Amino acid sequence: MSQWSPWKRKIAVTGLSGAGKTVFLLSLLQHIELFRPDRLRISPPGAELRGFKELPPSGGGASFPRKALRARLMEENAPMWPEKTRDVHHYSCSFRYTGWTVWEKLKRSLIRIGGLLTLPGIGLSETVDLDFLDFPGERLADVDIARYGDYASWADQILEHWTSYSRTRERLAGYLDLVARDGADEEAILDAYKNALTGMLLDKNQIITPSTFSLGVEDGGVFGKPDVLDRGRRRLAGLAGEEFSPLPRECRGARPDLADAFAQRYRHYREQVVLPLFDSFSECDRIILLLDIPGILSGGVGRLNDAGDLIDNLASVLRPSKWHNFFSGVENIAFVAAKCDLVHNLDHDNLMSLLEDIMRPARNRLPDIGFTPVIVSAWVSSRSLASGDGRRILEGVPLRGNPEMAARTFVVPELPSEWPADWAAEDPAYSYPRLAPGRLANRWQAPAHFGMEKILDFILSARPGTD
Ligand SMILES: Nc1nc2c(ncn2[C@@H]2O[C@H](COP(=O)(O)OP(=O)(O)OP(=O)(O)O)[C@@H](O)[C@H]2O)c(=O)[nH]1
Ligand SMILES: [Mg+2]
Repeated sequence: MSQWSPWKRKIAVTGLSGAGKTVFLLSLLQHIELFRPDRLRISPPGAELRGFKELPPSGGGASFPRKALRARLMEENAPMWPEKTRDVHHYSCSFRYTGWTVWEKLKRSLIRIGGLLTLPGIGLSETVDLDFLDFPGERLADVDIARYGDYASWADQILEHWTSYSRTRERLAGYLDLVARDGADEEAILDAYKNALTGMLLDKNQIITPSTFSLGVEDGGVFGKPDVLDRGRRRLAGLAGEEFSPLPRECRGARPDLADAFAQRYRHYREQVVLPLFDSFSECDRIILLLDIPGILSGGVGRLNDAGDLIDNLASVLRPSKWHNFFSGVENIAFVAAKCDLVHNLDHDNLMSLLEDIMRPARNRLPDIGFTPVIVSAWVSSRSLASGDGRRILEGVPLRGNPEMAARTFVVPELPSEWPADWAAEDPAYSYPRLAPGRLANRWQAPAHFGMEKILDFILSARPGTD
């Protein structure tokens, strides 16, 4: 059992699928366990992390498969990135942190612990317990389901989201035509909805909801080639035997029986799949939200719209920590521009501007939560080269079509300081390569990183306003 510690932090690592959550957590744990002050310059100078211990995962869920993931990255000839995550994973650990002064420890001992106030003087221990949560990013697309307890509000909201962008509106047109007609049966309606979702997935949209469509239920199968061929007919829009789709207001009025059936299935889905995850975010003190800005640029403007809407919606379901709820709830969010090794060093300032632009609406919406923007690469797999002519050149090992794992150079786009107005997926002006991971030579090595010390500072910092 974990020893009781006043410095317990629950941390959710969040972000859309492919944002880099699993790689990030794996790297963070290697750096904490194998702490070296010359590799991870945490604050204040001279502070150390010692006595790392893995603890049984809290939360009762599946354990983060750290060893298996690390083994893939140690493969001799071809180290491999983690497979995409299919289930919610927990990881708990503790260590001793030597960076606090007696005065800071005293201040911190006044801060809430699990909803209780401790007395000053108790808990001068420097042991820090961390509980992490990693999950499949597809589930974030259900954020509107978490937000709305009633089916009708969700249906209006999600249809408004999709119809406000021309490409998703086109994808939805067949479905909306069908439900506007009298007499379409339930199966045809669900098939038309799944056909629309298939089109959106092919367009690289990430707000695909219910997320069982792209991911299945627990530890489910991921949408693949056979699903493209049958336009998603065998995928689930909800729970097995209890599927639903968003019916427009007029259709709900004209087909009250169908609307009622969908509303009931919506409620079950919300209770069984969505709320357990989103409630656990609000139980966290800190949220680390990863954004894959090179991936958003490579994916076209639809990806930016999805990421922006998703952050905004996520902000509306997070419960800020306040005195009247005994300081339980979210204290601080780190907005992390992940995979910054894919952006040339010369463009890191612009990367920060793009990050700040995308987080601004959420920051304005949540004045009681601290916001910390950070640029990070959890697993540096390339290096920036000087070109002499302004071109941005990286050196790395291409992920595909490269059995001998030979490094080569890539010209990557010069990052703009503002988001472009409109651009398509794979537009060469905004596309970034996918690289093979830098290999871990052995279990005692931590990967090359950029900026991970800022993450530790963020995790170990006091509540906003108490320093
Ligand atoms: N170059 C580089 N690529 C990275 C880095 N971190 C992640 N990646 C790439 O991003 C991909 C996705 O990373 P994951 O950590 O699996 O993403 P995830 O957010 O856990 O995705 P889901 O499990 O689907 O939710 C990896 O397979 C790598 O190709 C990084 O620091 N540098
Ligand atoms: Mg993952």
